[in-house]
Amino acid sequence: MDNDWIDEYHEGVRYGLKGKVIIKEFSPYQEIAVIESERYGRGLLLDSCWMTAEKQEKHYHECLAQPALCGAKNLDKILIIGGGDGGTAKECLKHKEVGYIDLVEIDSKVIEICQEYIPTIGGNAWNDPRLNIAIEDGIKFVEQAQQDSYDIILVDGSDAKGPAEGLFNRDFFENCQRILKPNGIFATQSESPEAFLKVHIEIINLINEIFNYSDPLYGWVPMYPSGWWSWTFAAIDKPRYLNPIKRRVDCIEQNCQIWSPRWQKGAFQAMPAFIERGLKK
Ligand code: SPD
Repeated sequence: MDNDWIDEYHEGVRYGLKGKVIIKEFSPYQEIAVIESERYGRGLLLDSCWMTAEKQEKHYHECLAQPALCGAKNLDKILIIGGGDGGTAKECLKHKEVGYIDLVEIDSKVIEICQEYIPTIGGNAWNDPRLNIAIEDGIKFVEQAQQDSYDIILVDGSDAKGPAEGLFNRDFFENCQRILKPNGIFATQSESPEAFLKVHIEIINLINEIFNYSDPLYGWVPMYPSGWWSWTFAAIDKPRYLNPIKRRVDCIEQNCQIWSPRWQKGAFQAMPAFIERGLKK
């Protein structure tokens, strides 16, 4: 079968890969599709938006996870909201110090399809006894979790519409702050400063109001709208995400493709001027 173009359409621009659809299903929450692409290997789309691909996932998952994992005081209890492809869990589990991960994904079909059709994204995480999967609404989960429960909270949702819409509002971020340990780190994907400018600025401003310290980090996920992406980190006692702990860096650095302490330093500095001007002072 000849390959065709598979595109995400966003505000008058399309972002496409040449390939073919190998499975498309509807869950109660969304359309889930896996494609085989010429350039990036197998890729996942939710509601026709690019989520990840075999040869792109490191651009996203390392950037979301490693500044938090390398900076937090302890790595005993980690919470991942979303992340049903397993990539964020795999990234966390590179660290031997990690005690336990709660991965809270609303859509069991995403996990089933990723495990069957793109198992390399989650890799060994799927068999790691430290990974506990809960099929639940992440918003309710953080509402009900106890204060000071987690060393790290990583929010790995899709865009701010559909099932992930509630992962970008004040109530959700306040609950994350409440259940984070005082010496922990919170991080969320915070969209593109180009393709999702308004929501990007809203996320940074909100997190800044709720946590004592917060900073966005800028990088690239070439398959996403505009290719220019961001993740926002936050902490309560000090901006621990800025200072990777050497013994952790030594353990994982050779096993990362994008992230390094040097890359991270530049990425935290790389706020474009128009975003700096657009943020609340
Ligand atoms: N526009 C795409 C945003 C997707 C963010 N989450 C991706 C999930 C990868 N684990």
